Amino acid sequence: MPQQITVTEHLLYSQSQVKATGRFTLLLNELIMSAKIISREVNKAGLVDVLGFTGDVNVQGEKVKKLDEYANSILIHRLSKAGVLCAMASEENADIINIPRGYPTGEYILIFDPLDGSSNIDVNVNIGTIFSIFRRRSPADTEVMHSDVLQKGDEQVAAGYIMYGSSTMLVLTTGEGVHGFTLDPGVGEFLLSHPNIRIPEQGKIYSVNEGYQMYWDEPTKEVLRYFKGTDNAIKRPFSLRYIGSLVADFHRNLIYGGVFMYPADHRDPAKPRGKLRLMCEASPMAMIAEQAGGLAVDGRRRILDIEPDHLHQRVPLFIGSRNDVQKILDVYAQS
Ligand code: P6P
Repeated sequence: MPQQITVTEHLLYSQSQVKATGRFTLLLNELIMSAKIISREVNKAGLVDVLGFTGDVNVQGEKVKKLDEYANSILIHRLSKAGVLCAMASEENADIINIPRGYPTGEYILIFDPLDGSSNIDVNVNIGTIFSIFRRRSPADTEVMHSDVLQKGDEQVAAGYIMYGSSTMLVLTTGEGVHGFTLDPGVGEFLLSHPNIRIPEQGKIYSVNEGYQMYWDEPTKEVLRYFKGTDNAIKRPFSLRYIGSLVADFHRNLIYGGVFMYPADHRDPAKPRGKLRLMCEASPMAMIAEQAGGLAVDGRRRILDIEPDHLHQRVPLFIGSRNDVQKILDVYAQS
């Protein structure tokens, strides 16, 4: 009989400072409960009138789909009451979300994208919740500072994502490797299904929206010529796979190997550094990639070394198999 290990059991077995307090386990359990509620709504989205636009626009200027809003409100509501956070930040909210007065607080800070890839909701493509967890740096009995939230990726105590698709899966790192847990709807638990995920050092897949090629700078075009083999007309082993949902594209490359790229482009003057956000997308994914033996850069720097300037800062992202990302670093270094 295969051993069925829940996330909580896995955390307790792999005793480390982060989880030993039990406060972290409580935080994760609230995240997991939120994910189960969101998963239930995502899975029936095609059946009830949850689809379509709310007519509102989020801080990124994007139309908010009802499920985005729903996922955001579930996470804020549940985690506000958990008594383990001193602040939150969401891709959907312009500013830091403080814990309501009178609620118990704790030492952790949660940053999340409640439902990334939401433009794919109507066509049943995998989407996901991405999260990043820091510990506050200021003393417990003081006001939370922006500097508590704007921490570089190397300071994360945990990161992960929940992917809603053919199955609902939690991929989590607390700094001791990357582990995958699949939701068993029968028992309502995430069970350890992918222990110690390692990303192949060398991939055969590159993921990028080639429709923006005319907006890339020369080093980026050089990078793409390498993966396409058109730099010196030899066929390299790469295939192009691009879903347009970060969690889905990243997860495939994590398991099979490969590199995901969202380069800077000059399509939108308001987004000269590309579309993806540092705090709630690039940074958590970079921790997962590096904990699985991969690498994540903005073209010249490790994502995890970048000191954030502001909450919704965007960065170019090249992430995945170490050898492929190293090649990208080499091309940019020579430019
Ligand atoms: P494009 C989804 O909107 C998202 O933020 C990521 O999930 C995804 O990787 C990216 O945008 C896709 O962007 O410009 O290729 O449609």
